[in-house]
Amino acid sequence: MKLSLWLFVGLVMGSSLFAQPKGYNYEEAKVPEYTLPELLLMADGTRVKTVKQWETQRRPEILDLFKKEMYGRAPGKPASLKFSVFDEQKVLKGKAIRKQVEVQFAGKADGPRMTLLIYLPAKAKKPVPTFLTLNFRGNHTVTDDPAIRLPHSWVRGRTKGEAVNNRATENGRGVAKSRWNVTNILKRGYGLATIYYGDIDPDFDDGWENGVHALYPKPKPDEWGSIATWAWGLSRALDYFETDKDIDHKQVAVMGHSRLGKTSLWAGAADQRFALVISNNSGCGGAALSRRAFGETVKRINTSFPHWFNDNFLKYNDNENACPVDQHMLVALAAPRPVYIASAVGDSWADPNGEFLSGKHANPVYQLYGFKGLPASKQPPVDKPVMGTIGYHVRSGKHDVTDFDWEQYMNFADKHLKKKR
Ligand code: GTR
Repeated sequence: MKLSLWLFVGLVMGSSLFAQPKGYNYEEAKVPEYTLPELLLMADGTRVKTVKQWETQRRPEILDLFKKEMYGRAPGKPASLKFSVFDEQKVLKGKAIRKQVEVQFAGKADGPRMTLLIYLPAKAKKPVPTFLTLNFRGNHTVTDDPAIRLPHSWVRGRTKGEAVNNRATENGRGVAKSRWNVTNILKRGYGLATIYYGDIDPDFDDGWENGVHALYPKPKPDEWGSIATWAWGLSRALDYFETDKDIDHKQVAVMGHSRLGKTSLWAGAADQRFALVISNNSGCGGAALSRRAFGETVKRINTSFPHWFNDNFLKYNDNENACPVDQHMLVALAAPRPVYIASAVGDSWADPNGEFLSGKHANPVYQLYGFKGLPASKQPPVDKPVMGTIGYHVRSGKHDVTDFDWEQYMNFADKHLKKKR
């Protein structure tokens, strides 16, 4: 490409294209040689030939390895879990129903709790398929709606005045709305439900004192880190959906961006009630293959974010090949449910090709079920989505969630979810 064109691309995309931390590999030619752990080779040395063997032996083995070595084991549904619907009304000129639900993990309003914000199309005649997502900065940042409750928990302020002493303020209202085209989602017949991730577990290394961890003993080396904890919160939202007749709880797509994309992949693996799984720019510890060490590495992620994974995962710093799993196996844990993986060209830190390859290498499991999986042998051109039972695109632009991304997720959901309605 000519230099002038690069300059143009750089200007259009802002600094993000080039603002990748130094000292990491961003060149395909320098990816180390690696062999992926075999998806269909069982611990006893036999090969998976049938769906039954996958479901009863190999899948549980892989799931357990991910729990033990990486994300950590999480507790089940708490017996005292309580839901309190404190808001339910028509909004957006009568086009939507907005609900806000407090999910009390210990059944108490003064204990650890999260707030679910839900928008549903008002004209729906049946329970609606719904996208469930975590958000980074508070439910009130998702739209300008003044009735959305501010988070009660720790927040990281980014824009001036958005947080004071780590408490959300009115200045944050609507600041993330470009990532959530609520009107369009409703128009397409879907609901959108979102939770502020910090309600479940604040995103800093706090010695496991805050969020839901306050209710449990300090995690052991094979127990839940923050990603597994956020995923646990998503499962508690599903528990609520099972009680809400306006939501089709069997048609819930779990979607997340970046660290929350890692979380949606893990949520889909750990809880098979999720009907569809979407990873937006999830990168290292998400869809990207760890063994490629392209952009962010295991050592770097464990150093910058020691609370995201369990302590056993530290063993794989600079030692990815020793890990009995890699991320294609995480994608395969979603099978036979549909999974969509999205990358962005300007997001080399997340290794777009590594994200593609984990989808491709999950194919053997989809094939066991008679599905095509990801119908592309190499990364498709920019802005040209491919959709089998696994979908993939690499879009132009930076690390972000855009209308283009949502457009593909809804097309993909139309293909896989709506037809069942
Ligand atoms: C980065 C991290 C990525 C990604 C991202 C995010 O700092 O290195 O793995 O998770 O944060 O979640 O915004």
